Parts: sequence; C-alpha cells; structure tokens
Amino acid sequence: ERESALDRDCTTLSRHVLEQLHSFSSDAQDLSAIMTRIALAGKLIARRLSRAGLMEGVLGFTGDTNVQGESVKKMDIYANEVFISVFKQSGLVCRLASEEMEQPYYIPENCPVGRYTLLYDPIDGSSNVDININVGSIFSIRQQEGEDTDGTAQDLLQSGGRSQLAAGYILYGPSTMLVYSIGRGVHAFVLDPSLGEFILADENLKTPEHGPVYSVNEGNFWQWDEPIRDYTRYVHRHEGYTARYGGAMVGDFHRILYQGGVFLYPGTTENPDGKLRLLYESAPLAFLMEQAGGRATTGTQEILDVVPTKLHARTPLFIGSRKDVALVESFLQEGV
Ligand code: AHM
Ligand code: MG
Repeated sequence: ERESALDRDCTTLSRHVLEQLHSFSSDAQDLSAIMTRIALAGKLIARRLSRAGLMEGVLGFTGDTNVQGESVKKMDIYANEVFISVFKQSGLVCRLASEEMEQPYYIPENCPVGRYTLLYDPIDGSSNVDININVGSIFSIRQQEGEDTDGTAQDLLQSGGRSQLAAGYILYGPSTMLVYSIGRGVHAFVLDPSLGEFILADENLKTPEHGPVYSVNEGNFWQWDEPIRDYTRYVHRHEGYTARYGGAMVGDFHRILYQGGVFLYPGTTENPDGKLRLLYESAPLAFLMEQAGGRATTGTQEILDVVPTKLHARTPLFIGSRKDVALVESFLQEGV
C-alpha cells in the first residue's frame, strides 16, 4: 500500500471502453456512457450488499412471486430498481428487460434518442444473499430495432446472441469485479472502494482449453437424461476432475473463465429447458465465453445462435473450456 492507487497508471472502465473502440464516434461514446451507468448500478448494489446484515429491510423475501414462479427477495427488487433509476437519468436506454419484470420497462422520455435496450439479471444466485456469499448481476446491451410501439419487444425475438453489442457481469465477492466484452476480448476490473472506481485488473482473458472443474447441481441427477448422468459418472471415475458449485452462476462462471472447466445446467424432468434464461443469463455469458476462446451450447445448438421464442425463454446450458464442452457433447451425441 505504499503508493496510492491514483499514483499508478490506473485504467478506469470508461476510459477502457473508449480506447477499445479507438474512436470518439457516437456509438463509442454511447457504449462508454452505458458501461459507466452499469458500473454505477454495480457500486450501489455492492454497497447495499456489504451492509446487508446491519440494515433493516435488506435481507429475506418480499412475499411475492416473480414471472418465473420464484419467491422474490428484497435484494432482487432493490437491484432491479437500481438499474432502472440509473438509466432513467442517462438518456441512452429506451427499454430495460429483466428477470424480475414480466414485460419490458420503457423510459419513454429516452426513446427518441436512446437507441439501446438493456437486458439484465439484477441478482444472480439470490439464495446466496441471506447467507453472505457471492452473488452477481448479469447484463447485455442490444441495439433497439424499430419502434416497439405495441410494447411486445418482438425485435428481441428475431435474432440470436450475436447481435449483442456488449455483455458482462458484476461479481459481488470478496472484491467487487466487473467483467465485460464489446466483442473485442474480455476484460476484468476490480472495484477500488476507496476510489469508487472500477480499475483494470486483467485484459484479454483467455479461458484454458481444458480445466479440472465441472460445475453442476448434482442434486438433480435423477431428473437428468441418461447422457448427462453418464457424463457425471465419467468424471467421477477419471482423475483430474473436481466439482465446484456455488449456487450463483456468475461465481461459478468466473472461476471457469480464469481456470477452465465447464458449467452445466441441463434440462430436468420438471424443466426440460433447464432453469437459466437465454436473454439475460445464458446469452451474455456465452458472448463472454466465446470472446475468451471457450464455447457455450444448449447441447444441440451454439447458445449465441438460439433465437428466443419469448422474453423469458430458457435453454439448457453447457459453457466453458472448448475441450470440456466437447466432452459433454460427446455424451449427448452418443445418447441420440
Ligand atoms: P436466479 O437468477 O433466480 O438466482 O437463478 C439463477 C441461479 C444461478 O445463478 C445458479 O447457477 C442456479 O440458479 C442455481 O440453481 P439450482 O439451485 O437449481 O442449482
Ligand atoms: Mg438469475
């Protein structure tokens, strides 16, 4: 701690986005401004999480059920509203859609100029909040196509994840980190709480071709199809594999991004398409994983090629190192 962070050559997030685009075009300016707003939402959520046990009304359930039929936590609602309020003031985003809202949320005063849609999961892994372990937020930015005058967001149901302009997540762990890509590599930032800035930590992250971790909820074993059971039997019987599962995909994904391996959320008898939602969970992470040299598939199709049939559509997800995703696929193909 001899030198203060300001004495070092710190690259902040907004500067990084501008440098990545090598230009002061309006798109570059817009994306940089949007990323700065997302970072602000991350800081507000991190601040509340860091004091959660000390404050009234932060932990626990609201008593409501969301569109997904899941019990809503107070932090889910707080974080959902944080994103809305930071974008209400930005002028850039016309429409937001999240896990916690059945319909997209419009900011009409932004729509004449705001050509972007923000898709997000405000709190990924919200069951972790009450026990003070890591959670995340996931985001994806798309160009808004057309007017969406009837408010049905049909334009979001016409293309796959390759039309994302940017994607990323915030990981609320021992440090708060923001990891993003605008299609030019994957870059990680750490929040310096004393500065209130996200500072560049790792540029151009590459996932190893293979890693030891397989990350899946094996409590669902008897709900899976036989090929997925066979895959887990295989890793049980072979050396060099180890299981890690934290209940918040952002944390499990982050480990795999740095160290390699594979995260799986297959279909179950209850939910044949698995649990994870395409637009604001699987597709943004798939965008990052491809940019880091890894892969993401439903088992039959690359995640980024999947065109959703509805806003909250789900898909099975197998994501991580190329060789580890291929191993899972080899079992799925044998099963056909
Ligand atoms: P959430 O966004 O409602 O919290 O759900 C997503 C989470 C993922 O972070 C995590 O990997 C998964 O759900 C855990 O689900 P399960 O308890 O079924 O294993
Ligand atoms: Mg989620």
